[in-house]
Amino acid sequence: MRNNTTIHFNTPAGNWNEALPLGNGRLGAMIYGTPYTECIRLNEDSVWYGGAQDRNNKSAKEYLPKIRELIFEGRIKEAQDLCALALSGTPENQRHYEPLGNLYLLFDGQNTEITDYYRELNIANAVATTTYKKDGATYTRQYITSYPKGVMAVYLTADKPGAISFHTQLSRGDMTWDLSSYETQSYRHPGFNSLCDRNEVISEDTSVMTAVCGGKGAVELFSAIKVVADGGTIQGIGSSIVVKNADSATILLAADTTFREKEPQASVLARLEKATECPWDELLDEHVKDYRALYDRVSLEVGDTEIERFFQFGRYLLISCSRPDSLPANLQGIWNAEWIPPWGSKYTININAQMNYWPAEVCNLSECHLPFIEHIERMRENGRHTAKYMYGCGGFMAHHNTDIWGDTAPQDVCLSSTYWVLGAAWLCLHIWEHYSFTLDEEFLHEYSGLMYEAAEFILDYLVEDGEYLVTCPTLSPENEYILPNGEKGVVCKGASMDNQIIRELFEACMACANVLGEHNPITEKIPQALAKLAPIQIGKYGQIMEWNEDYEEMDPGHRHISHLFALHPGTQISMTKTPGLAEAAVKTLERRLKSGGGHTGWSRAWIINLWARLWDGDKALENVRALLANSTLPNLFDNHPPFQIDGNFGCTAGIAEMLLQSHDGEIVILPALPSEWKNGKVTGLRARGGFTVDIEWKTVKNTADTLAEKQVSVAITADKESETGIRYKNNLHKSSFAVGEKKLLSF
Ligand code: FUC
Repeated sequence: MRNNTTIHFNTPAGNWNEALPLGNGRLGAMIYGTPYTECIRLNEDSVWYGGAQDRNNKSAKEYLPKIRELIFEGRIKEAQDLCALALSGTPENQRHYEPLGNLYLLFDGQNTEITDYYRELNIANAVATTTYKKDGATYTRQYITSYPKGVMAVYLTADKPGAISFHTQLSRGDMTWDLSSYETQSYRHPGFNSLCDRNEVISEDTSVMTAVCGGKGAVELFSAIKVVADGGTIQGIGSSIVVKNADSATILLAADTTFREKEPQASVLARLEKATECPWDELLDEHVKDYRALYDRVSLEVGDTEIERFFQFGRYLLISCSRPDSLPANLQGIWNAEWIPPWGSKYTININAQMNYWPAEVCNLSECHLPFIEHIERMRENGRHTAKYMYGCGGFMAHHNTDIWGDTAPQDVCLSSTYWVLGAAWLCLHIWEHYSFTLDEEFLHEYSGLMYEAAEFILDYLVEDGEYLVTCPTLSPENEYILPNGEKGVVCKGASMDNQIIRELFEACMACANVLGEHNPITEKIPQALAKLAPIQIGKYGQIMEWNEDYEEMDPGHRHISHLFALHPGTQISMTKTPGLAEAAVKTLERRLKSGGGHTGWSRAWIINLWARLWDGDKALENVRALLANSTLPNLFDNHPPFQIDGNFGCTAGIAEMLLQSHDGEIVILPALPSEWKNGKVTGLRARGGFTVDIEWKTVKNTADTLAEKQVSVAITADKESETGIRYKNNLHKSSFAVGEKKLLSF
């Protein structure tokens, strides 16, 4: 059975890539559904190794002029050596994400045969289920992570009275226990609970676990389970809760850390107490209602269930790992089982963290965007210090990574990524994006200072290069170029992406100041600097130039396509306003793809968005298919490899971008509709300017010798009184709307 709302298996998960993710923003769980020993891998978004650090390199300011001089003289290798010494963080690493631990559910009866095994995640209601038959009874486990109650709940039941018996325990260690039945195991893997400080029952039905997450100033975590049963008995023994012969049982789990709560013990136990007042049915009902209030806003039918499901799975994941008051989605959302995860499971802000939020506005999950924007605020003080201390500049800045503490000093000693200074600038564009979709002036007023401060840093950092102002040092994430003498280089001045981000930010600052009527010393300076930014240039292959010189790329198929920032997510290259640049963007993409580009999940996802912006639906679809075929794991997580969540979000955004665009001052209907999607319907997408858009299309004539002709019906509802152009191909309607007005149009 294949439908567009479930991910299902007929076997328990053999590994992480088959397990099913649940989350309520803060609390994440990966469900394996193993019949005898179920080990649910747990995360809480603020469980990170170590506390806040000041890693800003004390030599930076002293050596900055020398680095600039070397770059201007073309002595790139020397400049790079000096960057590595004088600019790298001291120490080089930001903090990394860690697992919360595991919840074990241990069942006996190893020798009894299990049949009719089935496991699913229903993304339409955010419920995971495992069922199987054993000893003539059907057993069912349902799992949810409730946002309103702030808990995870596992409900265990059977169609035979008194059939529910198990032990359950929290643990935190670098090994997991054997997955066979507990009576057959004479010992548990040593280390299965080696990374916690306390693990014991505090009553017959409640067991607690605490840990300090290592490294100076680390958060302390407190987690607890509380079990409620119908019939049978419950006992707290040692660190386990033992349930015998119940008709059904609910395990409730909560966790907090000192990142948010002074007294995590009190907040966790209070939350569990409150949740146990609710019978399972009510908990479930409340959870489904809460989830569906977000999920149901958008529907998609394109005649391909796999693509529809993948699109909605991206929305499911965003709702599950980024809700108001949670931390932003990191490289793995919130789902991580490793103590030293790939790239620290942090926030890489030279594309990845931003991509996580590409679907937020257009896919009608605007409030899920807020944790990301709040994190920029968390970075502000650090970013001011880094700007001043390392570069002698005002404003605030960040390099290419950040962590839970909003660390802004450089990360790694990696020539192709570390010495890049526009992390904060790119992040701040999300503030403008949220405003552009919602027109929420109060929000803009609250966060506009960040945009201005990011611009202030740039104004101070830019240096004269002939007629232009350029960033220096910088790089084009994360590609290398070949100098005419054959040497390769990374660090440079005035990378194209920098100019594009800066232009976008400066223009957003000016527009923001107009909306709020609050011009300030920064916006006074911007027009002059804007006029001195190099334009987007076309190189010898007809491509958009990646650097300020038309260098050969070291890797023409590189996964980063930084110089097409202006096409997506930026807005400076457009089909209607800059057709010449759009043509060069096509050449750029073709060249990247021909040379092996798109080999990581997120890179493929970016390519989908880029083709969508170039209004080439067939190419966009081809890349959606390539992402599904080559970069998607059995549980539909995106595969970098390994699992990295940005590709999920980027693809969801890309599919929306194929159907609706609004970055160019007008609403464009079906800009990149693939020829295969003959009939279809999408409801609830959002357009900039506070519009909600439903589109339905039908192919009315489609034979081999006539061009397809479509009937397109559009319903547009405006949040506010407004005016906009609505385009379908060459037809452009100008419409004005009253508050809440819905208009129906046909093309
Ligand atoms: C950037 C990318 C990598 C990876 C990492 C988290 O460095 O170039 O492909 O996505 O971030």
